Amino acid sequence: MMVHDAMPVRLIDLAPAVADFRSEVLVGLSRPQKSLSPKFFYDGEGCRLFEAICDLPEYYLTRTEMDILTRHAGDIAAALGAPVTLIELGSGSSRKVRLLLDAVRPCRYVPLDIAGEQLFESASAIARDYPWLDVSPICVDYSQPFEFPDFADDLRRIAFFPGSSIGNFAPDEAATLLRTVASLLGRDGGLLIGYDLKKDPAVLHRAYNDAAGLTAAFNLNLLRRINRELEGDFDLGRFDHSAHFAAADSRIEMHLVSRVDQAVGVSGQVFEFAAGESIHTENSYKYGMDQFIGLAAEAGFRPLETWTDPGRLFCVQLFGLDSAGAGRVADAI
Ligand code: AVJ
Repeated sequence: MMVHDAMPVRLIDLAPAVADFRSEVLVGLSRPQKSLSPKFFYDGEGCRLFEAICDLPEYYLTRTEMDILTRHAGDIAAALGAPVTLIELGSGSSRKVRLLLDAVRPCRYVPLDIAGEQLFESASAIARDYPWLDVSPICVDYSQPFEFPDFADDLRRIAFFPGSSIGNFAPDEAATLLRTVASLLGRDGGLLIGYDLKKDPAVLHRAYNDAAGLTAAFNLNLLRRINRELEGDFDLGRFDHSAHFAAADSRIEMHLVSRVDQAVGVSGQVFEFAAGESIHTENSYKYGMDQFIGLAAEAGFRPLETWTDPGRLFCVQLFGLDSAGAGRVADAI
């Protein structure tokens, strides 16, 4: 029997407290347009449902990005140079980084994710499967400022931000987040980012309204999580999943729509819903390449390489920090 004796990974735990979840939910449900942040989808069940969504025939994003990474791993490695620290934002199951590790051979891998349990498991599996790699997971809400550990090395830092997770942020928030990423990278850092491209709205609609109902279950699971963690009494049978493409903003919007007039309690507060009223749970922005390059430029990034699929569904781009931009970021902090 093969027994692995790899060192267990040490997780740096900067996870938000349940009190932060509570206060964000209470504020969100008090707005005229009720809203909840999609970062809260990822409890244990939410992580499992999202993994299943990634394998759906309608959800072209994961499959397409993985094809791009597989096909171009060699070019990506050459463009990154060596030796590097790879910092992954929203690493989830760490499926995608596996496609790059053998080619890129980073010295250190730092996966960041808000979902601690899945992060620990996937980081441990990476450490086991790539014994030459230093794996340092950090459980953190990377949309908020946080202190990045001092690894006391002089490795170039590359942020790996796949999956179109950047699409969850409105363009101004996305530019702010990319500025934070730039400050974490230092002068000769790079950003390898995957984002979803504009396309036929019918294709988008199918991707977020799958026939098996997994996206609906993923959306509704947020209410179950609130019930469990925040003493909520949402009746999941009284809400419907809704996802549509809002062309004016070039984004998929997900909502949970109340089927009836109702009052729902959360942590001792009562929230009224009219029939048809919704909670806005997610935005998923779709970009043109020029538009995205403009956004990244606001954070001081300049495009170095672009990889895409033959159908132009998805885009993976490598950005460098221009010194002027890096200076601007450094000055701003
Ligand atoms: C993980 C944010 C990229 O927006 O497509 C999948 C999440 N929501 N199906 C996306 C999601 C509904 C996903 N991201």
